[in-house]
Amino acid sequence: MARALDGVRILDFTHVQSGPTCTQLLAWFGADVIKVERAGHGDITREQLRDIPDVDSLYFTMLNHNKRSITLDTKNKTGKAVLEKLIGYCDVLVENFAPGALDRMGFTWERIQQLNPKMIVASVKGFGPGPYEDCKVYENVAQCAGGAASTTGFDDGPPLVTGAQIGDSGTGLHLALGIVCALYQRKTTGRGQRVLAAMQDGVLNLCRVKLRDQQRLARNKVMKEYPQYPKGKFGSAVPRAGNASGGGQPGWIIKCKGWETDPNAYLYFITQAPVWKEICNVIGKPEWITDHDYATPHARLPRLMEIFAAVEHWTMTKTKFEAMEEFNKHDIPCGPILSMEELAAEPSLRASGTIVEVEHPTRGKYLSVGNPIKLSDSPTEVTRSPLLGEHTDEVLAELGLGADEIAALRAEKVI
Ligand code: CAO
Repeated sequence: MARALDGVRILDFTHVQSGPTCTQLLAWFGADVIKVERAGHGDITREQLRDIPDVDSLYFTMLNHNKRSITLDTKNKTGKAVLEKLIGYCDVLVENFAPGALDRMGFTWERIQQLNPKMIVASVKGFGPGPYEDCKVYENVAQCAGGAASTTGFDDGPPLVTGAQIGDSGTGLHLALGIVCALYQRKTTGRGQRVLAAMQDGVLNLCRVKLRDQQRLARNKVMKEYPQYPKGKFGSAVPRAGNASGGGQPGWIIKCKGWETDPNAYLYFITQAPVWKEICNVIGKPEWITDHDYATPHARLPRLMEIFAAVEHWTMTKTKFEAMEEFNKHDIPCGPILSMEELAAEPSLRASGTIVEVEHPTRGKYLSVGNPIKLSDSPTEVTRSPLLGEHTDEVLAELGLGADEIAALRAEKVI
């Protein structure tokens, strides 16, 4: 079956996580992604966090499915000539080098436009224009600089980073959308353009609700659904809200049966207003349905912790799945805290292709997260990541290089 991005060719100069996330998505939608790596080394993640000696790490394999890999020294004169051909051959160049690296290589935006005016040049950088634009940035730096860390954790503890890679993978997602939009606009303008996704901007975008709360706090000096209300104090900046819900329906993480020994025997529970009556009946507090202190969302705000404690008293007698089943019967929103072990074994995620088993020639079988975005007319088949330089000869031949020329490049250690 045809795929959404069939015919789009990506010159993939990405490494580590943010850029590879973006190009992997484009590959899953059908783009031909040609990953350019340094001869002999490759993407640094090939050898980071290895679990099997001399085998591409899971870090690399899980971010580079469905791509082709070529090796090329793009600082070498002959290598640069090959890169020029590649720029003419592809539609999009994606990179997440440290600021200025592409310019230092001699491939400025102006030069790339001369070589291919239709080329889209897409970049992940740590920061957009401003005081930090020249800085190198990794995931947790972005989480801290984008507002996530200052708003994550508990009031009496330090800022916390989250395991969700919102700085790297989150920014890769933003970049992928920018690229698809630029490809769409090119249909009418005939021109390429630059696409920038800064990690600080991407994280801040995902923390949009906290900037909302900053302005609510500045106006009202208090936020009644935060755990600091009514007993704690608010300062001038949005505080860390523990496990409070980010939306208008208060929620919290509560213990379930087995919590003493199982670190994930917990449930996220939401006191959604339309089902307040059902909540009271399930947890054995029918008197709260009409009691003025509990009957309305407004009346409940200063009593949220007492309410969550009562719900927890009930959930501690059930496993998280039993509790969820009972709450779901009454349309009460809640969700189990699922471990990676549980997710890996979940049959429905396997059936939907969200978790896939992939065969790799040197590693054997491994699990990966498949395409989380499902298109009905563009199915995704996840294929293994390429070995270093696996497609060098194939791609150079497509560029018109003969076997002798390829052998000469190899002898010169350019590929
Ligand atoms: N041939 C020759 N040279 C190559 C090459 C190739 N095929 N591919 C890369 N290089 C060179 C680059 O040109 C650069 O050289 P100069 O420093 O001399 O200009 C050099 O390799 C190293 O690139 P780098 O500075 O990007 O790599 P680093 O490991 O020092 O930094 C990182 C890594 C991630 C901090 C930096 O790339 C960065 O800040 N990127 C932008 C933000 C980002 O994406 N962060 C997320 C990282 S996790 O996803």
